[in-house]
Amino acid sequence: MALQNINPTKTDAWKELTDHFNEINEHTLKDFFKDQNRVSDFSITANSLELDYSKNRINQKTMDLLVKLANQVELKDAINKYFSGDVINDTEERAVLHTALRSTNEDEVLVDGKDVKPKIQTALRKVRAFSNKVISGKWKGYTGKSITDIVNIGIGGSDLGPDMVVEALQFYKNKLNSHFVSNIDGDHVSEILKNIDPETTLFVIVSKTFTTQETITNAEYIKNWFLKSASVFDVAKHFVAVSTNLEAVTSFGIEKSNIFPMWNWVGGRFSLWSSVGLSISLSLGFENFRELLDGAEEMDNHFKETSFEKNIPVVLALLSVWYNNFFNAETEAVLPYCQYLSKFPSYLQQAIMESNGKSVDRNGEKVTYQTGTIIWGSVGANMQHAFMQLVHQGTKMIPADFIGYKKSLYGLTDSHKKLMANYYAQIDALAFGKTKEEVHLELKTSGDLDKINKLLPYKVFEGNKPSNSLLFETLTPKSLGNLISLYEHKIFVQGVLWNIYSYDQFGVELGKELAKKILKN
Ligand code: G6Q
Repeated sequence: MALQNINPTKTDAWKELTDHFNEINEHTLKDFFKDQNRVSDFSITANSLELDYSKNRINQKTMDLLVKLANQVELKDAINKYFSGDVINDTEERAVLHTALRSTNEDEVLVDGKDVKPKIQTALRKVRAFSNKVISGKWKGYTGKSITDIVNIGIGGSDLGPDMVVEALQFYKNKLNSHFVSNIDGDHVSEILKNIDPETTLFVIVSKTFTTQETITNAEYIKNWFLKSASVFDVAKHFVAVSTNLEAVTSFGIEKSNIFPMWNWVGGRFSLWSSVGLSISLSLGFENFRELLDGAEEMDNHFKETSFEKNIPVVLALLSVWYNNFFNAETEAVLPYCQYLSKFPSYLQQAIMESNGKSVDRNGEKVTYQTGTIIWGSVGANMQHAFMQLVHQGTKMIPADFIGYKKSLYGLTDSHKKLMANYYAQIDALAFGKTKEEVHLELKTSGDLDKINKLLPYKVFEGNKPSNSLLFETLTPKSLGNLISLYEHKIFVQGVLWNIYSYDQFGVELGKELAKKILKN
């Protein structure tokens, strides 16, 4: 069954939220923090994750009304449909089953009356067996040497997820070198080919459709480069593919046994949990890949089973709607205090903006309210020395998610302490700012009395800027699985709240068609 079709702005909750916004807008975070229990009242712990959302411009009534909104758009019904394989990607007539990819429970998930779980298990076994062979050195290249380098050739959903995860979990990496070719830019491809040896490199072509111009052009070019030193009979030892399009893969010259499956019920941007994650499994070992899946499943269970008030993806989605639709915030920042997560903001940009960048509702009508948020961000503390000025003192309200870890991986405590001191300092500075009085005192103490009148207004920080703190114990495959899955569900909830279809991407396809036309002329 399809998702229900409910215009959120016509619900009672929306109307009440509109009135409530005027009340809240008069209060500051400083006022709210007079309540000693605020942090514990607005915190949730799930698995190894602690969410502190106390530094948001909300009170209990706000949360009650937002939860009421979730109920009035029938979020619970939508969640059930999402997990059980209903055709919720209505415009493409498909189920949306990235959650089934990591599920270890016994429940059947039916697509066209058939359980998809056995297919998933078979594919995972194939990924495991293949990864083990390559990592152990048993898989040989055409001159009998073991593989040293893997090149993932894919773009968008067939690149961003695996690339981000391999970068994020490099601490857990084995000796294989991983490379990612995505852009249709010969220079980018050449730079990678410069550093690899055809005798010891494995190419993983990832394309759900196997028609994507960038990927196929790069794959053809790389195959020709390979054939300069090897023969067509050697292709099978060096090229594998992940795709739904068996015919196109075979005619490219890849052996049937070297094809890893993909399915229409998994969207590209949610596919890293499938064979699309082959490069992850090769780079980190299958056990770590499985841990990543387990982490995602942990968050799936939390999302499925927890009441909305204590449900991390639901709360984050509701807060985001609160700022997007009531405060008219234009963007949201994602700020991981972890260098390993440097690719996480751009990964999320695709997941979030491709999913919820829609302006037609489930009635086929143009929406009259704001939908998809603009996501951007970068790692702390670096960004403090770059764009944070605008977040602190600019004219825009930019709600931010701070992501941090209690422990570092190599145990450099001094650096980690300083990193996390910055994490908390930024959150506090945004929330509480610096008053005129404080600035006055500071300038007076430093003996800058004559400059007080001139400098005071520039040194004031208004504060009252919202943020969330998402704190994990440490960065592991499991906690990363938690984090990615959390945002996947946040995306889903927002799509339900906005009454849009989150799982198509017609906006991406138009550009692809036009580029082909232009090339023909
Ligand atoms: C993701 C999008 C898009 C897609 C790429 C690659 O959800 O659909 O980013 O992943 O265009 O498509 P192929 O995997 O078909 O090459």
